[in-house]
Amino acid sequence: MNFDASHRRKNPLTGQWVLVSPHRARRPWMGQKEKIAEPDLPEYDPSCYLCPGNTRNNGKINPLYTHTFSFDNDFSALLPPDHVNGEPESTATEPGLFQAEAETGLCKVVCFSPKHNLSLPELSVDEILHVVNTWADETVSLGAKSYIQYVQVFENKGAVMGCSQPHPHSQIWATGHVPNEPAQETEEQRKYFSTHHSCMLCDYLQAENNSKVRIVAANESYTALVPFWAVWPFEILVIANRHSPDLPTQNQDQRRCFADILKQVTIKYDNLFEVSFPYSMGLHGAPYDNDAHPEWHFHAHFYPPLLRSAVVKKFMVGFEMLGMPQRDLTAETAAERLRNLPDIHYKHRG
Ligand code: H2U
Ligand code: ZN
Repeated sequence: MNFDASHRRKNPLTGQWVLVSPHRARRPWMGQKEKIAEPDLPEYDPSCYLCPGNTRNNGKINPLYTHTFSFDNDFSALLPPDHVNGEPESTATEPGLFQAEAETGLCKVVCFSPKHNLSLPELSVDEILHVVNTWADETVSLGAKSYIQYVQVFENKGAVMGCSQPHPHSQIWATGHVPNEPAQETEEQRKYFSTHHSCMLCDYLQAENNSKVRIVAANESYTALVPFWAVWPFEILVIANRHSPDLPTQNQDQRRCFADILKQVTIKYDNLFEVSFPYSMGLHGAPYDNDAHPEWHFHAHFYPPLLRSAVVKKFMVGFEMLGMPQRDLTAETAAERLRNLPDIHYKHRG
């Protein structure tokens, strides 16, 4: 198979294909960095609704928190069952054409740190470990609720991703049904497990460790790589080295390694264009639907939109909206670029 010519690659986690056109990316990399002026944020912003001691939009006052701060989203997209009255009325006459069902759930906001100006790459591993432990604790308590089947932890970073304000924070949406992406990943991992009698991501990680071409960073318990089937230019998949279904089952040593790999990945991202790198990232683990999930392997996805500089982003339009995703830069080239970036944040270099 000639990877220099146009070809398609399959994402085994979703069953979806991506079109790769490496011949279009052959023009040499000029390495230009269109610098954008980033505002110098203060450590505390009196007008920020996430800073300690400040008043939120609905009048509630934030505690003087010292590590992380987790609260129920004041504008929650999902409501618990006591707020949802019965099933939505169906107007269907033909079965399947007007399907709707009630959806209950809970939404949380998790602030990473009291400091308004420090995002993940600038927090210490210890500080990120507090974030990881908060995610794990919230996942356990939300996942234990009878009306919750999935807990989605995610961070939307940067104005280009629609993040409404800069104080570093993540969100957790817990839902009564398993959402599309993890539902598809459950199905594909289950099929692979029953066909091969082994775990998809255990096998995949082993193959990636043999070739090494797509590995970006690693530690004792986690590996970060640009997946073979990456859609976004600098997409990264973080995989637990040992088979386990979710974040809560990771012990403190493994969680510290997870914090460390998050720091390594986000430092490389910021160093790529020397800008606070925007992305959507999220954790994927087994559903809390009372089924056994031996097929599920804990991982995290980073989907960053930037392509060529701090200002040139990839648009998923045209053929990609109507047909399928497409990329020019190969996963191997993207991984090499990220791997070769310094491990020290550009703001902290002498
Ligand atoms: P972003 O991560 O997209 O910036 O969203 C921040 C969340 O914070 C958003 O879901 C919530 C919004 O509903 N929020 C509050 O819960 N309270 C507030 O006072 C403002 C914003
Ligand atoms: Zn703030």
